[in-house]
Amino acid sequence: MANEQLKQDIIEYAHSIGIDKIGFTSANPFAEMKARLELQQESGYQSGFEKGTIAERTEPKLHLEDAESIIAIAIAYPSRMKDKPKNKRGKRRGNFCRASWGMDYHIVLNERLEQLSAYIAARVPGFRWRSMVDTGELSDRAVAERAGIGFSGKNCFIITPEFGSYVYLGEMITNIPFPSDQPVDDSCGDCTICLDSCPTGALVAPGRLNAQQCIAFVTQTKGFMPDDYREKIGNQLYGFDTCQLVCPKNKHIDTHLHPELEPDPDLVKPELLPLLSLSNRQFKEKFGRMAGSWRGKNPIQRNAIIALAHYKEEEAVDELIRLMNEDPRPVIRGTAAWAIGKIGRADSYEAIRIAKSKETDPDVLIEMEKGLAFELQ
Ligand code: B12
Ligand code: SF4
Repeated sequence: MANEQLKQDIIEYAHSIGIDKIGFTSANPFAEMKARLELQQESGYQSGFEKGTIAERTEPKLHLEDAESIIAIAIAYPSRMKDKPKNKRGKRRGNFCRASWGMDYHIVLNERLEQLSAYIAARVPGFRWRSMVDTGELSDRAVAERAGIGFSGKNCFIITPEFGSYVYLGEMITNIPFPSDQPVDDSCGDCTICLDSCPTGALVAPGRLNAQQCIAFVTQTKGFMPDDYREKIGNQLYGFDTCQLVCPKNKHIDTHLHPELEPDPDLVKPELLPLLSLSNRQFKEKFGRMAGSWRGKNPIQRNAIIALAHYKEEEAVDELIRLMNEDPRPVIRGTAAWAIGKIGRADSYEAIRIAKSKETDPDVLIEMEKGLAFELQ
């Protein structure tokens, strides 16, 4: 068949540069996804991080005029770390999700796709392509599913037979017609563990997520965190892994194939208190190479304050009082006030009352009231 040899050469080359799975599919529209995306939009279930119109998200030819095929890639990441730091009273730690372990996966996958395109360009005159990793318009999962990388689980993940759902996805639309691969023949069967384990009920139906309710999303917002979620995020600073961790298809899966994706335990489980006083520059220097830093330091610091409240970390109250009084950001002043009240150290409520007498921001004043309400509980 046309280009079968080229396909085999590409597969071999891909494995040699550390692409763990590769699959090929046509550049036909993802017509069956249109209704799904419309339904998600109408229901208000999107995160706002999705890019492009529904046409752009489902029609590869809008991104490469003469598109013929899509090459899907997957790179596996670890699920367990060695030398996990102790989470001790007085030095409580937060948690970044696994998709933020090691070097930012956008960099890692884009580099591999660049190498792959250079390899093909050297062999095929007139080769044209367009690569995407996460931030592109196409659904990386829909591409991966059709290209046989894995099946689509009830937790929404693409689940591979070899690496479970712990894979990053990316793709390259090309103008070369390749023979397509077959979708993976597997499914969740009767299992509903992920749906039953989601603490917010965000998995509203098998394979259907209300992103607004998903803890992974909520950790990335920039405003005040809604009250209902503050206890539920626990010590999570960025992202959330429960619907992967509980999945039986991920049992015993822990892949360590890429040194650059190995976590630095002190960075992905950082001490909470020192996070609160980081400048923008210090934050960038320390966390800038992690996927979880893309929204900047504000959501991470807000979440760190909520995590300190979750642990009732009395040792943090002095710093929280400083933030409540001095920080220019209303979200940080208000969240600190709420946390001071929730921790409930002997001097908490007096400190909130003094700060409240000087505060003028209406949202911060509401949080101060919430903080003071803990005194009566
Ligand atoms: C927006 C977004 C989010 C949002 C919304 C997630 C969601 N489930 O839609 C939020 C912020 C919540 C999020 C969270 C996470 N994300 Co995210 N996210 C994206 C992004 C940018 C777009 C996803 C999108 O368009 N969703 C819309 C839905 C409707 O479509 P879809 O899931 O892409 O496609 C499937 C459905 O359409 C389904 N479908 C179509 N029709 C129908 C009909 C029926 C009846 C059914 C049942 C299903 C169905 O089939 C498609 C293939 O499975 C993609 C990157 C990209 N460009 O694709 C990454 C991506 C999905 N995220 C990823 C990751 C790693 C995560 C987190 C694990 C990070 C973390 N640890 O916190 C969590 C996982 C949460 C979860 N259970 O999905 C990976 C997933 C890798 C994988 N193995 O599946 C991706 C692919 C990024 C990447 N390139 O690696 N994410
Ligand atoms: S936990 Fe069960 S239902 Fe959910 S994705 Fe895994 S196998 Fe499917």
